[in-house]
Amino acid sequence: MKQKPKLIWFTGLSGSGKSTLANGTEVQLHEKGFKTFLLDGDNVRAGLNKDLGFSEEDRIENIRRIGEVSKLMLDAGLIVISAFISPFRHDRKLIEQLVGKDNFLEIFVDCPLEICEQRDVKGLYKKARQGIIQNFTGINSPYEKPLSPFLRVQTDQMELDKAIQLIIKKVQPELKK
Ligand code: GGZ
Repeated sequence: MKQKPKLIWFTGLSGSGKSTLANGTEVQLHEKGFKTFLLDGDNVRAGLNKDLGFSEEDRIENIRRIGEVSKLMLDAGLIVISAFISPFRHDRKLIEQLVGKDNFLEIFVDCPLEICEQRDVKGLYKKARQGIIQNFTGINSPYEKPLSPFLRVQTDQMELDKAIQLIIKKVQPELKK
């Protein structure tokens, strides 16, 4: 099947649902015959970016490298799906410029901090509140919301399965040649 290479960029707080939505989106697109690649903390921060932490400087470098890798994958013809907090508007803008505005589909995984903190799947918010983790996004490091994303999904108001269907409906027309 012919496909238009695009970068589907999920951004949002820790615990907002980015990884789940990105995974679900990839599974569905794959089933529909698209050639995809998923970039997330598990495969990037563990390897390529294992020298980077969570200072502002390191996050900027984290996102810059992910942008460059994404661009290579787009050049190879893939649909790239990425799930990183990517807290800074400026860095997301740089990626949009790097891959081209038409190729960048920004999905804002919007969930109030209070809800993410209640979920606290990995206990990281608690540790951040206790001061055990420094520079934690939303607690003592900023998150700059997208002002005009391609799509905004409110994960506190919608089942994740529904959210994935919504994403597929909005994204799929963009991927066909
Ligand atoms: C934010 C942190 C931090 C700090 C560890 N701040 O919920 P998770 O665990 O699985 O996802 C978070 C992940 C964020 O990495 P990213 O590469 O997406 O961040 S960024 O785009 O800002 O570079 C969280 C975990 O790493 N984690 N320490 N201080 N999240």
